[in-house]
Amino acid sequence: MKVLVTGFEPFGKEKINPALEAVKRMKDKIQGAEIIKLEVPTVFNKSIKVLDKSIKEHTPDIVICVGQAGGRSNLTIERVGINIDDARIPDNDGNQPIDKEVFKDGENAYFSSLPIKAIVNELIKEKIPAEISNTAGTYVCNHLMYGLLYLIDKKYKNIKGGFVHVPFIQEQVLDKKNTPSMFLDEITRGLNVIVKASIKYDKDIKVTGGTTC
Ligand code: PCA
Repeated sequence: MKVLVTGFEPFGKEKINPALEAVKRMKDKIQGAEIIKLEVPTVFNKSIKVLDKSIKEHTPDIVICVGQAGGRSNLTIERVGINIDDARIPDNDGNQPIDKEVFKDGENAYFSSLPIKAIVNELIKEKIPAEISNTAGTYVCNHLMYGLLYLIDKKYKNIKGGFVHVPFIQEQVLDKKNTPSMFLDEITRGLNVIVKASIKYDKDIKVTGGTTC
């Protein structure tokens, strides 16, 4: 069994990306599965190309992409990727698409094929704050999540895939008021738990993870 885990390079005003830092620190083997770690550019289109190349090269069974969601306080397991790019800030190559499809021939949206509820459950059991998220935004993270699920739908049918957002870490919020953060070690431990749960659960469990408005 092989699990590919990706982390984005820093973007915006940040010097580090906690997603990438945590991915780098993950275990190399989990439950006998080989963990392949990949850095992806925070760039529209290019991020999907880099991911596709790595999937082709490594033929993983599971793919988990990880990104920073500054301002969130928990690990958030994304439920859905949508077919839209609407960038509030330029990406690392200066692209700023507005209301553009990720793929013209794709569905409006794709759901994560990871056992998202079981993952949240296992994280909570390990005392790591986590919840389901029903939006990955409309920037490069949603773009890559949608791109991954599009690729799975079109040509990698047997892969299970999805996306996880992580909060800022301590050193990023020293100059920000009232902004939540987690310890890098806790995020890293969380990613290891997420991989373990993704291997363990073939089907998701039926518990609520929804929200009211
Ligand atoms: N977070 C951004 C893109 C890269 C990252 O780590 C996002 O949430 O879209």
